[in-house]
Amino acid sequence: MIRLIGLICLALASVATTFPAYGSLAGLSDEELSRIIPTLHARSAEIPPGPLNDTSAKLVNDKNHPWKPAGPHDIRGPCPGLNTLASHGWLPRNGIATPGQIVTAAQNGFNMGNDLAIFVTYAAFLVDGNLVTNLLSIGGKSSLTGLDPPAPAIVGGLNTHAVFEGDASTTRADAFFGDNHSFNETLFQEFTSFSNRFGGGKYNLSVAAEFRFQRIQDSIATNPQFSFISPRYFTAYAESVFPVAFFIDGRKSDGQLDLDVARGFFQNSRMPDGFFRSNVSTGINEIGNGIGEIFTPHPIQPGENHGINNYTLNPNSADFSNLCKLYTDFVNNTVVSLYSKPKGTLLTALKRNLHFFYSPFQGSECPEVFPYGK
Ligand code: HEM
Ligand SMILES: *[C@@H]1O[C@H](CO)[C@@H](O)[C@H](O)[C@H]1NC(C)=O
Ligand SMILES: *[C@@H]1O[C@H](CO)[C@@H](O)[C@H](O)[C@H]1NC(C)=O
Ligand SMILES: *[C@@H]1O[C@H](CO)[C@@H](O)[C@H](O)[C@H]1NC(C)=O
Ligand SMILES: *[C@@H]1O[C@H](CO)[C@@H](O)[C@H](O)[C@H]1NC(C)=O
Ligand SMILES: *[C@@H]1O[C@H](CO)[C@@H](O)[C@H](O)[C@H]1NC(C)=O
Ligand SMILES: *[C@@H]1O[C@H](CO)[C@@H](O)[C@H](O)[C@H]1NC(C)=O
Ligand SMILES: CC(=O)N[C@H]1CO[C@H](CO)[C@@H](O)[C@@H]1O
Repeated sequence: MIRLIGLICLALASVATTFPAYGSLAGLSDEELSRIIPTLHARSAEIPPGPLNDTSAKLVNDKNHPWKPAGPHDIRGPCPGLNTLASHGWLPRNGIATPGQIVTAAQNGFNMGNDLAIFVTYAAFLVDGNLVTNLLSIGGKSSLTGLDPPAPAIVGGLNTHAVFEGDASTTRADAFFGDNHSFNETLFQEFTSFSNRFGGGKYNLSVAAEFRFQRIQDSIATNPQFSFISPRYFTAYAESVFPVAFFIDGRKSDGQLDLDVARGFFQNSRMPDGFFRSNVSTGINEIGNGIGEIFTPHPIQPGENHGINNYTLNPNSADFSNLCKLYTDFVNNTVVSLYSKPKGTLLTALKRNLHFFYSPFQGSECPEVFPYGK
C-alpha cells in the first residue's frame, strides 16, 4: 500500500515537475495540452503597467541593482536588453518573469516607452510564453525528458526560431548555423570594424544603417534558409536602433555608443558602473524614426532565400508601409498557427493577452482582430 502510494506520488511528481511553469504551450497538440494544462498552476494575466510618470535620466546601476553573473540555473537568451535587466535584478535573476514584470523592467531600467514595451513583450509572450501560468522565459529552449508517453520536443522561450527570434541579428548567428542566441565574437568584431569605418570608433545610426545592410547581405550569401519576413523584418531593424536608444548613458545626448559599453551589454549583460538610463522615453514613434534613418540608405524589402544567393521578395509580408498588417498577420497567422483550437483557461488567457497586445493600437485606424471571437 505504502509502495503504491509512493509510486503514485512519483508518477504525479514526474508529470508536475517535467513541464516547467515557464514552458511555452505554443504549437502543442490537443492531446499534449489536455495532459499538461491540468498540471499547471493557473494565474491570470495582470493588466499591463502604465507609462512611467518620471521619464528623466537616472542612475539604474544602483545599489539595489548590482550586476551579478548568471548562476548555473539562471536563464539568459538572445536579447541583451532583457539579459541585462535580469543580471541587474530589474527582472528576476533566474530569467523567468511575467509580462507585466518585463514591461515594468524595460521602462524603469532603460526608459523604453510604454507602447513599445507592451507591443514587444506581449508579442513575445503570445508565441514564446506560458499563457496559463503567465510566465515567460527570456531564453531557455530546452528538451523535455521523462514524459510518458514522450511528448513535446521543446520548451519554448525567446530562443524559439522564426516566431520572434530570427535571422541576421547583430551579434547572434542565424539558427541555421546552430547557436542562435549566444554572443558571437566574430560578429562583434564585424560590429567593431563597421563602427570604426562609419562611426569614428563609436556605434551610431550611420553605422547601424551600414551594419544592418551587411548582416542581411551576409545571410543572403551564406544561409540557404535565410528568412526575412514579418515579424522578424521589423524586429531586425528595430534591434539595430536599440543600442543607440538604450545603451548610451542618459547624461549624454550625442547618439554615439562607446564600444566597450556595447560589449558589456551584448556579451556580459552588464551596465557600466554608474550607468544612467536614457532621459528620452523611446516608444513606437521614436523607434520608427530611427528605423527610417537605417532603412533609407539601403532599403531592403521583406523576403527569403530559396537557396544561397537567391533572395526572393515576399509581397505577402507586412512592411514599413503597413504597420497594421504587422499586428494583424501576427495575430491571424503566427498566433493562430500555434494555437489552432484552444479551450478553457488557455482560450481565456489567449483572448486576454491578445487584447493587451492590441492596446498600443487602441484608438488608431488599425482595427482589433478576433480570431477566437470576442
Ligand atoms: C521589452 C521586451 C523585450 C523583448 C520581448 C525582447 C526580445 C528580444 C528578442 C527575442 C531578441 C532576439 C532577436 C534575434 O536576435 O533574433 C532581441 C534582440 C535584441 N534586443 Fe530585445 N527585447 C525586449 C526589450 C529590449 C530592450 C529594453 C532592449 C535594450 C535595452 C533590447 C535590446 C535588444 C537588442 C540590441 C537586440 C539585438 C541583439 C542582436 O541582434 O545582437 N531589447 N530582443
Ligand atoms: C503615475 O502616477 C499615477 C498618479 O499619481 C499613479 O497612479 C501611477 O501608479 C503612477 N505610475 C507609475 C508607473 O508609478
Ligand atoms: C558566429 O557567427 C558566424 C557568422 O554567422 C558563424 O559562421 C559562426 O559559426 C558563429 N560562431 C559560433 C561559435 O556560433
Ligand atoms: C556617426 O559617426 C560618424 C563619424 O563620426 C559621423 O560622420 C556620422 O555623422 C555619425 N552619425 C550619426 C547619426 O551620429
Ligand atoms: C535629455 O538631456 C539632454 C542633455 O542634458 C537635453 O539636451 C535634452 O533636452 C534632454 N531630453 C529630454 C527629453 O529631457
Ligand atoms: C531561386 O528561387 C526561385 C523561387 O523563388 C526558384 O524558382 C529558382 O529556381 C531559384 N534559383 C536558383 C538558381 O536556385
Ligand atoms: C483576421 O481573422 C479574423 C477571424 O478569422 C477575420 O475575421 C479577419 O477578417 C482577419 N483579418 C485580416 C485583416 O485578415
Ligand atoms: C531552430 C534552431 O536551430 N534553434 C536553436 C537555437 O539555439 C539553441 C541553443 O543552441 C538550440 O537549442 C536551438 O535548436
